[in-house]
Amino acid sequence: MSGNLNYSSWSIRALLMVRHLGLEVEEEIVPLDFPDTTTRLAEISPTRKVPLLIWDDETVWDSLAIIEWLAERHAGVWPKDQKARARARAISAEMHSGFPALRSACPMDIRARHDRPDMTEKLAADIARVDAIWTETRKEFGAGGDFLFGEWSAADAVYAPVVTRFVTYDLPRSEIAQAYMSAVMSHPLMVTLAAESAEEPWWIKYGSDGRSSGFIPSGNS
Ligand SMILES: N[C@@H](CCC(=O)N[C@@H](CS)C(=O)NCC(=O)O)C(=O)O
Repeated sequence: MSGNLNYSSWSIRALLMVRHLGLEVEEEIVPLDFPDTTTRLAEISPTRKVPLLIWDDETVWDSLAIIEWLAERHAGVWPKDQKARARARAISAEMHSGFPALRSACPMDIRARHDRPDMTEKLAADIARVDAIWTETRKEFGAGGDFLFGEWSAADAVYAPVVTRFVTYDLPRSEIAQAYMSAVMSHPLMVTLAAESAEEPWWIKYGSDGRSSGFIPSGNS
């Protein structure tokens, strides 16, 4: 169960890993920010949030918990090497619990291109930290491929929504970060996701007076 693919960054983290493993799940989207969204979410999710994985009689909420649920059952979620795996979990937990300035100034909007927001000190610090994470991880662990730990792993799924934000808001980045972003955006999982996001019929606006949503009139995209 996910929110809109274009906007729900937490949802796509879990979804990318479910798809990466090729699991047969029925994907359902609850569009966010509509008048009935909270009621619909309350019927299925103890937190009234997505993502949510319902598997037989188990209900697992929270993107990182879903990723760990997958990792307990399938290889290919976290890197094989123990040191790499510890780092992958550390940077993923850091993303999960941090970067408030980046998240609020640059809401995920995969299909759109927006002006770069005012560069406050806190936003610049978040951007620099993300760049440092990508650069250091690529240098230390990335030799086996184009992703943070070489092959695609959960760490890339966790950072994929951040990559799309760097694209959407044209955030400043180093050459190594740019190369990593290009690899992520060209991964087949992301190419598919970007196409699906572009086709979604809903819009969400993030204004100073809160969020609003609606349907894109047919004929527009
Ligand atoms: N820490 C949670 C965050 C989940 C979350 O905040 N999800 C948002 C969508 S991205 C949500 O469901 N919001 C409910 C709403 O907007 O009504 C996770 O990692 O899954």
